[in-house]
Amino acid sequence: MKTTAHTLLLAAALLATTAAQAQVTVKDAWVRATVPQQKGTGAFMQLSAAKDSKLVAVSSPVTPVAEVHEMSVQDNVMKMRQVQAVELPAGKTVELKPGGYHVMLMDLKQPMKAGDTVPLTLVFEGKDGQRETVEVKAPVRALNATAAPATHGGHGGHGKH
Ligand SMILES: [Cu+2]
Repeated sequence: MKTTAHTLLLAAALLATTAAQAQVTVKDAWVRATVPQQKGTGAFMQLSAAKDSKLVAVSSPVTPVAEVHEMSVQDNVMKMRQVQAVELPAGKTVELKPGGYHVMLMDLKQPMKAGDTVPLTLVFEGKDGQRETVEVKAPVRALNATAAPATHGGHGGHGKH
């Protein structure tokens, strides 16, 4: 009897989770590994929303400061700035990737090592103001040998504030 009730509760919890995640789907989340002394890095992923919404906040236990950033090249200079939100038009996949939007993890408590997993909590807001929270576990991947220098330099600058 007890087992059955427990199983049903678990099933209900799983269903609730599925329903809650239906609005925005997070795919291929990953975090760039850091080198010693590096205090900041980026997290990347693919987001697709069933209805118009936006990514408004991120948090992670590995850092007290997680922000949504946009990187762009202006006059051959790589610039990063914090953005209030990333728009997610319905049915489109928006990619957070090196050189574009990314989640900035700053003031890291410890180095991000390849193979580790970083929990990320993403907060999305729909047109109606309804907020939805999605939890993902992002694997840490080693620095990409070709893309590393520029991106790493840009990110490293954050830690020196
Ligand atoms: Cu950044």
